[in-house]
Amino acid sequence: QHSQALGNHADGEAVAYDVVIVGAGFAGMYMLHLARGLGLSAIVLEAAYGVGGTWFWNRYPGARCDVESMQYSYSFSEELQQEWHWSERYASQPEILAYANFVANKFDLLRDIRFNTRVVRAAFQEEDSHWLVSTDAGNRYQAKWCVMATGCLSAAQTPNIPGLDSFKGQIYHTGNWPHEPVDLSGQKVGAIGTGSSGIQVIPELAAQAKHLYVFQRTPNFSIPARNKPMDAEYEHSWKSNYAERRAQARTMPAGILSELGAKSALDVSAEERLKEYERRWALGGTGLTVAFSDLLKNADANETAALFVRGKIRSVVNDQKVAEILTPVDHPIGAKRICADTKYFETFNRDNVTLVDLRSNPIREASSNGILVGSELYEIDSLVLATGFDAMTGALSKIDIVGRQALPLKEKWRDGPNTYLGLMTAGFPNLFIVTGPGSPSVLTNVIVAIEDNVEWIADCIEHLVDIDADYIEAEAAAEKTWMEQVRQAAEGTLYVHAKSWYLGVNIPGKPAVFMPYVGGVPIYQKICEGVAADEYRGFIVA
Ligand code: N01
Repeated sequence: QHSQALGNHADGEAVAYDVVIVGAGFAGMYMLHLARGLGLSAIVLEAAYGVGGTWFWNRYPGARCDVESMQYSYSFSEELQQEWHWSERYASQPEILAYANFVANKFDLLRDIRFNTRVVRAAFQEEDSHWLVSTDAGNRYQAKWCVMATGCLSAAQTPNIPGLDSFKGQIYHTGNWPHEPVDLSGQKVGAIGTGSSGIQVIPELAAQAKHLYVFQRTPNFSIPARNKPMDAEYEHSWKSNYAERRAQARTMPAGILSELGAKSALDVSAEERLKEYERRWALGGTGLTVAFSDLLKNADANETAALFVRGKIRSVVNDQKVAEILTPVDHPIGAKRICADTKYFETFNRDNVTLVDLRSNPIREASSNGILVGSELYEIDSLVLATGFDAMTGALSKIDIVGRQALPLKEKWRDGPNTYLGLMTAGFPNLFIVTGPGSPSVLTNVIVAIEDNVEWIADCIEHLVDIDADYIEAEAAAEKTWMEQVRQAAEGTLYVHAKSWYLGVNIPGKPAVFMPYVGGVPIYQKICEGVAADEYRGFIVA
């Protein structure tokens, strides 16, 4: 089948495809590739002017992935993974973006991607079980299948600080960083936010700015990344065993080949524990949180790791008053996404950096020339917001998605997102979500999660074409059972003891529901495959 103009819509023509894909990040690009492989016509609609999704937008200095580069990449093409060379242990944003472009060219994807095209509405048409997708330019696309490849961390969140509009200087959000170089030298700069983005950008800002004020509400745990140039032998060992290692990674909960400690932190002596934490601290990266089997399940076990990292913060930071403000005490380590840094805590030893503690004194307002905290005005020239995202549902709720009986998705999800396997939601037939709420997504190497979801969706569409089905739709009962499974999986862990974006509590008014599935990649994947093998159990296929 090929795209064709249809004249049957009252207010303008819609171009018809088999599949409309929203988003040209890693999910959308792979979906396009597989849809083509099935002989389907497919189009990707993308708001940006280039591919890469989150890696297109998050261009802030210091942006880098905290999953090792040999693993944070597609596994579907042996040729691709042999051909591409990563220059560092952890890839920087520019290199990941270059990789995304390389993939787009290698698989000739660009000709079916419409850039600078923001999808504003997607409506299900009951009469023919098709989706009608509208863009900000007023163009319309019609397709039987619609795939939301909109990403989990793509709707940047700007905090509601009174007076922010009156600030005369530049405001930069890490999640929407300018594409031209930003020169902050000689400036007084403010930074709000100390999550993964803040922890990466702050050392870079400190190196440029005349003075940096870090406005911190909640301190975070962070482990040194110990990034380094790619070791040729290490790269070779991966490339000689890529298929096997990728398969092994998929047997691990996060889909990352890592050294999972098998013992309880409480079953070993204090000396042994310390030795293991020191070893992992020296290795760098986020592996410290899997040093023992129960760090995310047992509060006492967790506290041993938290104490260790708190001790490290005290030993790195010279001023012990500053160290105390930087020390996280309000959540178990790893219950909020653990951060990996390059000289983050060291940054607070610099003369040109001031840590402002918002816990004792919140931000009152922004003025034309600074930020008012309590009665103190911190004068700044520029403000950097590393204030996070409306995660997992934000990009979807920005689009007016309308299902059966004209029900808006926003309405259906008013009390929290409901999906079956994170892939579909009842009342929205033929609408697939890649790494949706209720899938492991953000708790894993997201490229693994993306590949698994996209392959499942492609297989599903292939099956529907084979049997000439009109639609597939999640059953309400199956969805309810799945959401209960998602809830129960989280309840058994310490994740629910942190006020994190996993729970949506960073967004005013967002219902507090733990969104990702904690069960891990192998269990989730087995469930998804079982459902498909069992004639799409829990779905209505008609
Ligand atoms: O966002 P966040 P992020 N006043 O939500 C603060 C991935 N990622 O962009 O904790 C003052 O984690 C907020 O404070 P609090 C990764 O999955 C990965 O950093 O709410 N402060 C918090 O400190 C990550 O988890 C990589 O009290 C305000 C910060 O802003 C996810 O993206 C790199 C505030 C937001 O932290 C999101 O990370 C970057 C206010 N009004 C991102 N509002 C890597 O791979 C918010 N804050 C390394």
